[in-house]
Amino acid sequence: MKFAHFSDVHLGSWSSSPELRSMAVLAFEKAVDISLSEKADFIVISGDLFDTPMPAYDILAASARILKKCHDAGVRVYVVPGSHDYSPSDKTFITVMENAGLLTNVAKPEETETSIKLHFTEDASGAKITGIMGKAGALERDYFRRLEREELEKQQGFKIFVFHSAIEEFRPKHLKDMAAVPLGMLPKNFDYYAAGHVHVPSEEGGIIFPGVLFPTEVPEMESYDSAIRIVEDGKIRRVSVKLFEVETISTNADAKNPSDVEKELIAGVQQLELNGKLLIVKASGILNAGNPSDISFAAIKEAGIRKGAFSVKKNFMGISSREYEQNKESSSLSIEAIEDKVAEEFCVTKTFPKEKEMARNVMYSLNDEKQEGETVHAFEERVRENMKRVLGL
Ligand SMILES: [Mn+2]
Repeated sequence: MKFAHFSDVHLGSWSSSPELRSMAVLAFEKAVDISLSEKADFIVISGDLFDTPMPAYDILAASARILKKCHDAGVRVYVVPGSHDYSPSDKTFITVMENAGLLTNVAKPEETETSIKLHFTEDASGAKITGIMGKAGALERDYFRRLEREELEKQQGFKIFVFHSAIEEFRPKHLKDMAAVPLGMLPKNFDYYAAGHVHVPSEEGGIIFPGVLFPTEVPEMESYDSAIRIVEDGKIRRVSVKLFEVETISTNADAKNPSDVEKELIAGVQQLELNGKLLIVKASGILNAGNPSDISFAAIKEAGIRKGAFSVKKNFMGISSREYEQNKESSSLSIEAIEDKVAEEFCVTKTFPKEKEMARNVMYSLNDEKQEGETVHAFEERVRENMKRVLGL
């Protein structure tokens, strides 16, 4: 038995950066091509195949075309929805693909009043696969809490558990505040734990996080080194799917003016050979005057493109002005952390233990956009339906 495992593909990411948006699709195609040429029996994708539940048309067309390659080669594809492509109303493109026979969603928890029951999907190779989807704000933790483990653990054969959650004990240092599931909550006696959500690769404790297949933000891009896992007879092999090299240039902005920083970065870029590379320009420190936004990124970008870079991105997160310093406290929090803070502040969690989770779900459901081609009516219906589910109406 041989299978491929990867995660966090985020098809449709980089929506405002066309050259990188198509790269995410290319990374997926490369991962699939490698899996097919390795003659894998099946592919496991542990969540976030898509960046949103209903991606744009071109992403849908490309993903169907690529998944059909697997179908035509007789290679089965097993997925769980992740925090990005999960939808409370089940209106996710994962379901469309499953109905078309192009993949199987192995996360179909059976909910009773008190517990969650999972069922195995048996692959033609004999592997038995099951899992739990990810949800926004790590709300899937409730599933782990109520999971009926005994039957899963007793089941014989080669078993794969697929999930999309951070593990509390194995969180990378810079993500230590990320909501996570304690290791002890995973069902035991599985032969392979296919994990996603944490974009940094890790194999700690035998839990395999392959890492992001294509970086979704600039800081991730700085350490771009994506790979898939090929698993054969219990042996795990890493195969690179890196599409291009990344060059980073950085400068210290302390006590400088925005125009000085700009000139320094441009001069630095002119020393580089960037043929086909992605360039990241970085600056950190506290400006003497003006704001980080006074640094003309357009001019730096142009210099990078002239030296052959196919894309230029900036990371000015470490740069600030005196003015900006005062607001730093709130601006350095992630959207998720801010939402969590608000929910914490306004929910009487002791009286209604589920209130906070519900508040997170409400925020998540309302943070939806009308899709290309979707009518206003259909959009409103979708939001209304998601809200009804979240509120249990
Ligand atoms: Mn992800």
